Amino acid sequence: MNRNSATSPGNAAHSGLDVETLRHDFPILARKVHGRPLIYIDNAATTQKPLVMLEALERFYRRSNANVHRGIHMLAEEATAAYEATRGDVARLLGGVDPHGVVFTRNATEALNLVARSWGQKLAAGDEVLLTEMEHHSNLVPWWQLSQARGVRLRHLPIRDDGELDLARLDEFIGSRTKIVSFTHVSNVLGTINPVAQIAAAAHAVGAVVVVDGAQSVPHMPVDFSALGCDFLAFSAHKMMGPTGVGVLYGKPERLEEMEPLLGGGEMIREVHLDRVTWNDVPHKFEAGTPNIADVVAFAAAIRYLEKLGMEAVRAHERRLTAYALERLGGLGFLILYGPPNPERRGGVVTFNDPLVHPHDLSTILDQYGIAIRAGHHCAQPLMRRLNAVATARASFYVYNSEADVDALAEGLLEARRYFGHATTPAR
Ligand code: 7TS
Repeated sequence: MNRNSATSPGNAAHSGLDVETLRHDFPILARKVHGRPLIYIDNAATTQKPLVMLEALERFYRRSNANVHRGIHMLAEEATAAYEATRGDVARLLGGVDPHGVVFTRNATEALNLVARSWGQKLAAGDEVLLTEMEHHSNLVPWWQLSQARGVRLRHLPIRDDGELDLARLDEFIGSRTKIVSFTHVSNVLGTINPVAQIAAAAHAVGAVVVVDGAQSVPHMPVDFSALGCDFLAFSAHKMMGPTGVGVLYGKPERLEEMEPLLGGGEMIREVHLDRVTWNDVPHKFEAGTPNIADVVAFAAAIRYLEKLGMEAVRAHERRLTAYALERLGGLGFLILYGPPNPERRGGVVTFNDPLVHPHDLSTILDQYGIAIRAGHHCAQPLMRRLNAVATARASFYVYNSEADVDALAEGLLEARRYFGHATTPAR
């Protein structure tokens, strides 16, 4: 048994999170998978839900269900107030910004598409959009579509071998033709935390607008929109204990004012004549039709739950777990670990490969032990190519994970090697 010498801190007392207690807030964590207690470490894909959020969802449908922004009856007013209140919760979470900048979408992907399609209308052939090599497909494909439609040139800031963006080359990639710079705050594969303010300053110096994909940052650390210095920030509720079907595009209200709506219909208009239409105010002009009312209302409960834990504490907990995982998995001696070696520089994502076992096999074997990880390309195929990997395995943590989960993962990886008849000690 290759017991690692890394000393397990035992519990998460140092980070301020009482994991054992808060785990009871998540009903799904009590279930068994293949007869084993569930160890859910696929949180970058989606997170589990606390009871308070599930109850808020049910309470809405049981007590307050009505359409928003139209009725003058009591339920309609309650529903509208609750829906609009979530905008305030989002704005507070982002550091106390103007709630008028909160546009509800279906997910982060739709939020990024909204900027690409709407702001993208301002771009002409020869203009440039700067992305990076570490983007999720949702921050690549909409821009590729724009490049096809308008002859816009896409550029991609490279990453270094240590998994950090090659910022020394930023000047080569940002220039007078750059109109949009769009990049992820935290990589869903490498975990790298990118220096948003620095890149945003360089982009603004040439008059470009800055779009940040916050899908892996907003759920996991304090994110102060104003301090980021960007114009737009996209993220998904389901990755932060909220329901599926809700995303946010936070935009500086003055930027949103400059954008054309994509979808036309009810709610997004002020006046409709048979020959002309005027738009509603922001953010409503981007929310055509009946929105996902119940899920937006329930999202507020998730935000409040996170705020009660404290985003600093969430970040501290994940940083500790990531440091432990890097040490524990690194200590096995046979894994390739991707991303920056310093846990200060990364979010709670640890991506790895066993050179002798395909990640899909790893995932299948771990599943037999009740351990849920993700294996595949993580919707980042260009990054996989850059890493010379067809696929990778990834563990991603949240507040309900502990050092014991990391230990179970390490044991499972050893079991996978034994299953395939490979040595569990590195070849010398
Ligand atoms: N951006 C990043 C950085 C992501 O990690 C994801 C989802 C998205 C955007 C898209 O989010 P959605 O809610 O619109 O789908 N990432 C992952 C992942 O890493 N595994 O499954 C989904």
